[in-house]
Amino acid sequence: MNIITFGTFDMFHIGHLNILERAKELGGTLTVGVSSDALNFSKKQRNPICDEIDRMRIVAALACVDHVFLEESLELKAEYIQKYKADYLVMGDDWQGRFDHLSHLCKVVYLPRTPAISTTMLIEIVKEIR
Ligand code: C2G
Repeated sequence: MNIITFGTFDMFHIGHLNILERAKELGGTLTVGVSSDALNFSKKQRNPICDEIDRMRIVAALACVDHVFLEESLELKAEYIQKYKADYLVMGDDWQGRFDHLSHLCKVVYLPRTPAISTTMLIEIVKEIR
């Protein structure tokens, strides 16, 4: 079985590890689309703290991850699902409902986010202690 998930994974933290491990626990090969720096800039008007090469290397080094690729556009999910022959698309429940239109291609699963941790929160904490 093939599982696909997507994310920025900037300043990699325990919430990121939890969702990747839980995705892998569905059973099968886990492929991760890591959002490109350009995609992030277009969404958030700022570059990630860690660049796309480093973010891909960190995710690829995890025991639960089998394959990593660069996600160049949010609109290409259907193409990526087909290319990697995904049976499951897994996303955190902050994306609840947003990918239901892909459910004719694969099962779409939203897993609960890990509470009380986010990249934005980490950036704010680091800013405060500087
Ligand atoms: N996540 C989580 N718990 C947290 C923080 C993040 O479960 N406390 C999950 C998110 O729900 C997401 C994944 O970790 O499924 C990656 O999160 P982000 O790096 O914030 O990625 P995001 O910007 O949501 O992805 O196509 C989607 C894009 O790649 C953007």
